Amino acid sequence: MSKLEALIFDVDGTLADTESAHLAAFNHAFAEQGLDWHWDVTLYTGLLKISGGKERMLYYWNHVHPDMKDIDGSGLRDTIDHLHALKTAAYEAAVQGGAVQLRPGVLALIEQAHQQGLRLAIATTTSPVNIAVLLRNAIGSEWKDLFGVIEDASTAPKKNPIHRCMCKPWHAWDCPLALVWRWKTLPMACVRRPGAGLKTIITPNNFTAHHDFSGALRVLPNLEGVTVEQLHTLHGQQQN
Ligand code: XBP
Repeated sequence: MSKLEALIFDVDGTLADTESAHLAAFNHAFAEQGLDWHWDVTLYTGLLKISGGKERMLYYWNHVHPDMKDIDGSGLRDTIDHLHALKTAAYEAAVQGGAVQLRPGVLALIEQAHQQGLRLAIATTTSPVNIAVLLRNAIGSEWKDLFGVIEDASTAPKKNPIHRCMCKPWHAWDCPLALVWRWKTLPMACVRRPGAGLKTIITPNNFTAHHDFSGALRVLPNLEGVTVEQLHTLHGQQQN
């Protein structure tokens, strides 16, 4: 039986409930650009099936405003890049201002796992600056010292939701599988959705509660009170 040696953490929805702040930042960017686009929670929950803020805006543009070929003469790609820069700046300011906290139990588990010598990683499709502002605020400027590897929007060749990353064939090389290859071990993943090949702990939130979590090792309300010892025991069990 393989021994638990590493933990992979997803970010949005797992480390913190960030999507309301992301949603507000997208709408701020649309208004700043003078667009009459406004995403509500219902629409955004559906758009979350598209990983990556740029990809999400492109999907919305192509499916809701296909007749719009450009904005202010800027091409589609340039406009999406500009909108995403506005959005990321708004999101960073909001998190810097305390709009987002780590979910219950997350920091305690990370610190305990680090102290007990487990390798820790982050696998996400969000932008690096979003990870940095969240964890700098929550842990301090040395936050990166806790994580051996960070796979994010800047390193993932294709942004697939973490659940699809792990369901995809080995050659996909998306974030979590890249970690498995790099570490030559089979880590456990605390993520938004289960994925084949990794033992996963799911902590749903309002944006993901409707998802199919079959295949997960456990579905928990959050990580409060979850210990490394419990994860060692769970790791020895089969997926549901
Ligand atoms: C991350 C995402 C991101 C955020 C928005 O999910 O889906 O797209 O919603 O961030 P996960 P960006 O952490 O589960 O991979 O605008 O920087 O993409």
